[in-house]
Amino acid sequence: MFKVFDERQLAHAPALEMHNGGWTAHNETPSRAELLRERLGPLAPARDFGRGPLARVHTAEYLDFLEQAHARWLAAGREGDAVGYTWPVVRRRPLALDRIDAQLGRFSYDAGTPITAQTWEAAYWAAQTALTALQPLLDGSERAAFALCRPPGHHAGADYLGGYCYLNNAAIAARAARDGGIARVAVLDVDYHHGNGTQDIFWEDGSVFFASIHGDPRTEYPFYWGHADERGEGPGQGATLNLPLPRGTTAAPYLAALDQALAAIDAFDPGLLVVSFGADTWEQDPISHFKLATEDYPVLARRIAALGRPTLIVMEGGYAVGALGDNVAGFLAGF
Ligand code: OKP
Ligand code: ZN
Repeated sequence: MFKVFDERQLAHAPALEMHNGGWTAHNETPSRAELLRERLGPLAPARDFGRGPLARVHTAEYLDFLEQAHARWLAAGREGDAVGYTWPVVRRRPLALDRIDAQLGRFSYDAGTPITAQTWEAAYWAAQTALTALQPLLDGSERAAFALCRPPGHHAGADYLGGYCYLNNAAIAARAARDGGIARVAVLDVDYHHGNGTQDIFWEDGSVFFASIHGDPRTEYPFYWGHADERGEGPGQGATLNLPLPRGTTAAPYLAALDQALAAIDAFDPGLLVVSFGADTWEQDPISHFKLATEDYPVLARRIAALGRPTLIVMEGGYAVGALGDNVAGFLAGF
């Protein structure tokens, strides 16, 4: 399997996140990727496809904001990581607000996703990592590829960051595949958390099917997306499938939901499958509540591989660093 990792992703290391009413050490650490790099090597470095493919998913004003936010934060006399504290509920009306705090609210939806001096560089190379891993699938020289991305991407929308995510790596790769001539692309999101950014990006796009299995947003982050009645709109009507599962879900009901998602994807007949893979479905993940065991990951992967589609696996979450190596290696082995 072709595997890609780029060192420039490592410098992003936000100090704190807002968690259940207090500031705690950030869970999305460089060590997550460092240990996977040691475990999964050899890994190819990313090629640079430039800003063009990022701008096919994200708005120009959002990309400019993300690139400049931390410098503007420092210019405002602040220290440390940039984070917002006021959000425009339901967006209000478009206002050209000039203060960094207003822009942080405008372009984000939570306080768990600080912008550091290195965030743009790391997020940029995470997106390039996904694009690089996509290439051998486009030219047919590989059937499966793995993009070791961090920061993750599936919570980031066209013009917002959140959930530790800044650029939507999986969506950028899916859009690049469409632009590269693949008529139908499916994204299967098996991170514990609903991939709200990916869903929003393809909400009205009937050429990209989005299926997600995740903790029920009635009790789980990100709360405001991922409910079973969200099916897409307009040309995208029916091309979104949400399968929320309760806290405590074990392998048997999880695999039943997976079979349902895979049947829907198979019926859509995609020329490429993008898997947003989070290992935070593991039973001892520190911020999640499913009960998958390490030995379940190869089983999951074999069912996905049995679809027989060219498959790009994009790393999303997974925060139990002691077990991350076994869980990710087991998943990849299933392919
Ligand atoms: C990112 B990914 C803990 C509360 C929830 C956001 C979780 C983001 C998960 N601070 N914080 O989907 O693994
Ligand atoms: Zn997650």
